[in-house]
Amino acid sequence: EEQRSLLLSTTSRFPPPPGVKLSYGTAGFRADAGVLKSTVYRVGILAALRALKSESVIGLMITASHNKVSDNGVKVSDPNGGMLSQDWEPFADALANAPTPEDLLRLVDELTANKGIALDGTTSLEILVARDTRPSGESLLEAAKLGIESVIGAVASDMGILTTPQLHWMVRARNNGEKASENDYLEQLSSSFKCLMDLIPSGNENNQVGDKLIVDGANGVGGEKLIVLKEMLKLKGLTIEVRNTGKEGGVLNEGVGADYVQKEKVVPNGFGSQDFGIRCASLDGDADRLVYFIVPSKSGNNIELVDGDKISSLFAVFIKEQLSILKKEGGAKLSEDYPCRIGVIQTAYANGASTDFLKQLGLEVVFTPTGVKYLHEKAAQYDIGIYFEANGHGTILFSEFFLLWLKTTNNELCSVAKGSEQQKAASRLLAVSRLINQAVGDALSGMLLVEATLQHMGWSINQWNELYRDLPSRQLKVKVANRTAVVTTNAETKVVKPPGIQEAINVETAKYPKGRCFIRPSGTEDVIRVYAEASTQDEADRLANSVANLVD
Ligand code: 16G
Ligand code: ZN
Repeated sequence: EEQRSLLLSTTSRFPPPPGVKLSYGTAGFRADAGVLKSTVYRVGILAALRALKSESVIGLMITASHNKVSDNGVKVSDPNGGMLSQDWEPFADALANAPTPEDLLRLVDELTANKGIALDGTTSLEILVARDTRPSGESLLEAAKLGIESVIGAVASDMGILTTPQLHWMVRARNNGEKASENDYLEQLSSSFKCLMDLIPSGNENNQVGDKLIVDGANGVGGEKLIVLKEMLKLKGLTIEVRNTGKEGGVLNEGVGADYVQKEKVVPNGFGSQDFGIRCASLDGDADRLVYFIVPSKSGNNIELVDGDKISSLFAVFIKEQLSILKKEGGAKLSEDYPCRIGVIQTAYANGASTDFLKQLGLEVVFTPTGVKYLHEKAAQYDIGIYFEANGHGTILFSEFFLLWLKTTNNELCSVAKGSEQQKAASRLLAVSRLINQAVGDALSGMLLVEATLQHMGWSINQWNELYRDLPSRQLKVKVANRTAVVTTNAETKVVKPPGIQEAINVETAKYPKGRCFIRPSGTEDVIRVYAEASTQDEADRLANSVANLVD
């Protein structure tokens, strides 16, 4: 009874905005910040119930990632640090759109009965809440706390301003009984990075890597955190310069950031031809995406993009090298004792040249629909699952079993120099598993792994970029009244509805050598997206345009 009146009274303070219907999409709820207070409050309730159900720590993140600064959003991290379990999404939608406090109470009653959640206050569970640097974040975070604390037994812990992957990491660490503060996160990243650097084979002194990295922080939270991390690293032989930290007056994601750089393929603000020859990287607004790029030598705006597929390929090469050391004669008999299944997960957006490259390396490549939750789920089925979207979101997952096996091969976490080649390879893989975020894609940890890998290989960004040459591609979007009219299958590569469209796409695609084209409904906007690839830019453009006309 106390619970019912608490929920009714608090909910009445957060009426849903009239005429707005929101849905928990691939990235949670996202909208103009002005309409989000009630939604965020209600997601607070959802996170509290999820915590009680799972008897674990849950996370709630307030961010709209790469979207414009006036937008905001909210998403939930599950106990393992991954996205909210998909079977809770319909409940999230219903809760967010419940018109009256009584409707909301009814939904909560239904869910608690269904899932067997006792709201008797006998247990106390924590929900970690954090936000990015958006000005609207502070008051939305207050709304989230009120939502959480309107459920008896749930306690909100305000973690302040964090990157999205930092929050997911903390949730995971807490539930694993590990140290889980922000400092622990930074400490784990820097110690495992140093371990990888210490294990670089000698003889790479004359490498081409280049000792400077310039990072575009998207005027968001990532730049700030990177400055702290950089101090902890006390790097020798590597200088990281951070630009677009948000402190120089630039606007979040405006003409900057990983999404802008990847979609527009142009130089972000604050960069120019003076940076030619230097490795450049770009984070997005909440630092869960990372791309690298090379600026043009002279005037002009077009960059050479080194995207998520290239990052995935770089990591695959490095990991494959370590595995083959482990498999060598006299080693730990990797293939006999334990096969180690490795897989690379991509979406239909992956450049066809990257897929060919990975397959030629002898790796298993599988496809899922767009959206981190799908890639992550698939990657978790391997001993080593490497997943990246072309847009730069991704990570590498290691199975518990494989990590245990590695530890028996080398129980010293970072035994430099002394060990055998096999032990060093095992140490490197263990360090990678600690450096790269096991919860979700993380631009900061991914960047440190790229840096360590380039140093290990002795490769410049150009050498890395030349692993394969991207096929020219074009992305378009077509505004439609109802995007759900388009239904796809086979990891979004085939249209099943409306009838006839796929046949028409096939006819267009067949006109171009190396042509490949697909359409899919966006999960975040009211548009149909078109992607086309062909052997020349002009042909990719023509293919995309002709297919866009079919959709219109
Ligand atoms: C979201 C997804 C991202 C995906 C993008 C596609 C997460 C955390 N983020 O940003 O993975 O690439 O949506 O957007 O899952 P679209 O459906 O509008 O093309
Ligand atoms: Zn993001």
